[in-house]
Amino acid sequence: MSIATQSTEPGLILALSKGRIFDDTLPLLASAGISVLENPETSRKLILATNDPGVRVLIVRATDVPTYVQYGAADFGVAGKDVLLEHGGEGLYQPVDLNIAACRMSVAVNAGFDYESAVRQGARLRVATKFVNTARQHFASKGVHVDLIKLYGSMELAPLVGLSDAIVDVVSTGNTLRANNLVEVEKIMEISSRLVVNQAALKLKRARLQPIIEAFERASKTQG
Ligand code: PRT
Ligand code: MG
Repeated sequence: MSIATQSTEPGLILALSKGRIFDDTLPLLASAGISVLENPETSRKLILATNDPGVRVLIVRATDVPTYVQYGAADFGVAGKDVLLEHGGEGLYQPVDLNIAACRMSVAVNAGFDYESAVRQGARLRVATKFVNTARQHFASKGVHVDLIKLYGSMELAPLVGLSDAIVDVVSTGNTLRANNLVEVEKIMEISSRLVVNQAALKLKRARLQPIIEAFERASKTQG
């Protein structure tokens, strides 16, 4: 790429979180000819180089990915539907469901708690969750009155110590619920991760972004 081309086509910045999203995005990047040169689990760097000098990867918290992309600090990113629903999606274009990091958003309670009866009897439930918007909407649509308690992690603990009657959390294997004697009583929605693109970047950097979006789209059809 010539210097002249580079100056009119500044590099791309991709925001990813460590762990399952980073791991599941690597094959999608490979399909676009991009490989990340450092491992975020062992490197302390927060900006990682790739084999393409025009593409760099930011390592941020999963819940912060939409924020970096919304404000244009990253041009694109990968975030779970759970995270996007809480963020609201403002300023984000969401072209592709990547079918990665699949899980479900569910309601869970202590094994001894009769959730169905409590709901039928119109009890007011205390629900602990990181996903307050999704939880509020879910219980409102069922006409169930809830007091929501916002937590930032380890939701499984809340019913065990009497902080709440129920939790709303993401579940994949169900092993964490089982290990804590909790039971999944309601599935709210299926969750997977999406590609999110800054709306201005999509216009200004379309020539660089479009082939990557298309490669991700093709590769994601074979995931899952
Ligand atoms: O961990 P951190 O607090 O930094 O943030 P995070 O938990 O939001 O990030 P991360 O990387 O763990 O998850 C990123 C995205 O992966 C989430 O936004 C989801 O869309 C998706 N995902 C898929 C999951 C899971 N599967 C999952 N199992 N996110 C979290 N979990 C947790 C869950 O909260 C529970 O504590 O794993 C535990 C349950 O797992 P099982 O297999 O025991 O059911
Ligand atoms: Mg986590």
